[in-house]
Amino acid sequence: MDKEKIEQLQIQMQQWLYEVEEYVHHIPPTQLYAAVGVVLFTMILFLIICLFKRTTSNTILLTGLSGSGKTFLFYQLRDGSAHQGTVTSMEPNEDSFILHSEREKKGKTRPVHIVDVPGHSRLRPKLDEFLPQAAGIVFVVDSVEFLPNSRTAAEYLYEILTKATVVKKKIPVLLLCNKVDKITAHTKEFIRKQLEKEIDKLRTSRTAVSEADISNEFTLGVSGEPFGFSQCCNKVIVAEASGLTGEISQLEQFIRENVKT
Ligand SMILES: Nc1nc2c(ncn2[C@@H]2O[C@H](COP(=O)(O)OP(=O)(O)OP(=O)(O)O)[C@@H](O)[C@H]2O)c(=O)[nH]1
Ligand SMILES: [Mg+2]
Repeated sequence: MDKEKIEQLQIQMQQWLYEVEEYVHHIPPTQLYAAVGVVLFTMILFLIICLFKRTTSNTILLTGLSGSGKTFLFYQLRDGSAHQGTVTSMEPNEDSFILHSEREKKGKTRPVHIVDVPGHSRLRPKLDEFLPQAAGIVFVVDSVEFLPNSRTAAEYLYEILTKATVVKKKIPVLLLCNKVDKITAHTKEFIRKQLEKEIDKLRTSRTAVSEADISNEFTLGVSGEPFGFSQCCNKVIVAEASGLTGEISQLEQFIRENVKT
């Protein structure tokens, strides 16, 4: 009984196959090619979209020395106020959200993934975990207490700018001079020049020491010329902010330029 059913099914299938073949033979070849072309084109387009989606990241990293104001900025971006973050962070602070200033906006706004990496030297290696997915790095500098910390800040910045991921992926970097609400804050131009000078000194001492023991993955700038951020292969720009008063428009602009809606 079962065998009969299977045989019947086989005959039915063969008949269908024959009908399909007949049908295909009746289609003019040009129409057939066009149909195959359309299917192929759609598949390729779909693949490209998938690949493109995977490579456009929405992650922005907040880095910089401890006390520069990263956590304050994080909450300003998310909640529009800096009600938390008065203690030194011991863990990266991360969240995906629509920027507070864009919440009322009509139309599509893409959420951003912001990671605030603590500045404590023991926690800095955490940065490497997030670097591969970064669309941009914000290096926060305390513009008030800048001078006593300029060397340490330059060392950390040097470390970031010479990381293989940053160089190869040309991750844009924003030097964000924070705490400009204080009148004693240094200007962004002053901070940029000081950091360039410090990095220049570091570059000379590091290349002299490290011919054999290369700890940094890439060298910075053009040899024989004083260092300038414009020599970096990735974009390095300078801006100002105050995480306390919520003056963060330049930071938001950097985020929007690098995380497309
Ligand atoms: N005047 C002024 N003070 C600020 C501003 N932003 C932060 N501060 C002060 O700086 C302190 C440190 O800010 P945080 O945001 O906690 O610093 P952080 O960079 O997250 O520090 P770590 O978590 O240790 O890496 C805060 O307690 C504030 O008092 C600012 O824009 N203006
Ligand atoms: Mg913090």
